[in-house]
Amino acid sequence: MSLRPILIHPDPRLKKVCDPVTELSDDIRRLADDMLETMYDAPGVGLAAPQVGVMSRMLTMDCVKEEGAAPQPMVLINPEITWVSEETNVYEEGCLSIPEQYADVTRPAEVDVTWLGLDGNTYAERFSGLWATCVQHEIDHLNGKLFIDYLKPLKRQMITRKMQKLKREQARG
Ligand code: K2U
Ligand code: ZN
Repeated sequence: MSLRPILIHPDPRLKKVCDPVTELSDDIRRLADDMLETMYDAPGVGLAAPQVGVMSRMLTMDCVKEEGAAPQPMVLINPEITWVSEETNVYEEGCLSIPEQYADVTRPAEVDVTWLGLDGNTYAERFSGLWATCVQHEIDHLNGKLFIDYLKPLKRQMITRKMQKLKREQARG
């Protein structure tokens, strides 16, 4: 297992539509392990492959928030949303690729998702609460969409300029 560097917005790789996973190779298994390790280390409750520079349709999640509760790591390969609820939720979202920036995003409160597991089986589950917000946030990443794309242009530009400044400072070291 190894930590992978997380790409910071703006980065063209974060705007690309990712490619489906076509085989459950050792590389894919190693990527899943590294994504979970990187996610927990961040810390975050979700992570998408393009955020670590791999343009494949895979995401990891663990939205268990209760202290002391058993972690519930999930790896979703080629996830698809098959149903969304009428009712919506507003959640103050963040993003590991847009550090220290938060904004309210409205999304369907519940979603049904199907995906391929690392074991080769196909799964279907209804997500609600933070899990629903997170899985939609991660699937957006697989389609090159960031939570700031839901904001008004001025707010989005302000955040992008802050990230450009952060990256300039990091480049100077
Ligand atoms: O994709 C990512 O950047 C990981 C996000 C996923 C996420 C964003 C907003 C709402 C739910 C999930 C990270 O988990 S950001 C850190 C975080 C931690 C707890 C709750 C919300 C966000
Ligand atoms: Zn994100």
